[in-house]
Amino acid sequence: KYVFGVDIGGTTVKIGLFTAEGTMVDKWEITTRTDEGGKYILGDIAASIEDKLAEKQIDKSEVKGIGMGVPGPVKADGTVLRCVNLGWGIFNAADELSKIIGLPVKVGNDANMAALGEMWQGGGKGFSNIVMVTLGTGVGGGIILGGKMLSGVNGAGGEIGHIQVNDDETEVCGCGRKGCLEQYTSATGIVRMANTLLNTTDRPSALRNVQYVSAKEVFDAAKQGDELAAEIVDRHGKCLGKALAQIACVVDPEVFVIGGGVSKAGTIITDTTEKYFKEYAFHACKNTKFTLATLGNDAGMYGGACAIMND
Ligand code: BMX
Ligand code: ZN
Repeated sequence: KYVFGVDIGGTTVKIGLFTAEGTMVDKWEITTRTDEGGKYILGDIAASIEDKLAEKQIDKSEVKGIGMGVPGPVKADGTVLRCVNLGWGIFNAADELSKIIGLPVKVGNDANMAALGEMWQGGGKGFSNIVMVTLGTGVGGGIILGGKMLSGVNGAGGEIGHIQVNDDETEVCGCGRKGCLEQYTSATGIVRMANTLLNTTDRPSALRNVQYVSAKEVFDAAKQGDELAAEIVDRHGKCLGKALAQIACVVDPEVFVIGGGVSKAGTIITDTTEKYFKEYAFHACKNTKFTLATLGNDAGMYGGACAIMND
């Protein structure tokens, strides 16, 4: 038996073919066509999967189904609510793709799926109670308790990036409000904080020699001992650590897995976050583990495959 894991992003769709044992045997990407309300996306995915089955001479009866992550909140039945980057309105994406391709389909939020993937084959392996945070352009989250994903009644379960940490100061978030965790801890949030500090002080910093500051440059400069950059990294860890301390009071997981592009900076992220987490956490859950995600950009595909495999 085989399963497909699909991760739909704003620019590309990543598709992986997995064995039932969880080995990825092939992966490839197609362009996400977001024009005309994103109406071609599911058809493109179906066609690409059909092509792959023909190429590998795999009969459809050997495929258990397709698990798919999408950027936005998703209800447990596969109804997508607001995938702004894809142009989609409200509809059941699982039923729709299933109808086109004639296979069972399971759909979830991209970061929820990444959490499942990391638990299955990555940084959360061996645990069944994990909270994952993806630090990318936005900040996503996934909560898995007793091996089960918490998607919530409205599909908003695990939307960690939209926890309110401050009600002013930031720009308007993608969700329409201000002061979300995403505004401080995403790659964009780090750049915004760094630029604000650079523009409002005349303190020296290596970042002043960079034309367009990126999150990577902030972390690299901090590692080199740049004080201003280190202050941003510290503030990043403080916001994240404090927010995760609130989450620990509610779900008390075994481990926090930190992923997304920003996490490529490495243990500097887990170290600062864990330091502040310990400072703010309730006494009974102060020692929750922190690990870095290990599947990188493949986590969503692994999660999709895992979701349909265990369905
Ligand atoms: C946003 C939010 C989350 C998503 C996260 C991923 C929308 C459309 N998206 O916070 O559902 O998981 O982005 O961010 O509301 P990325 O930059 O890692 O894709
Ligand atoms: Zn928000």
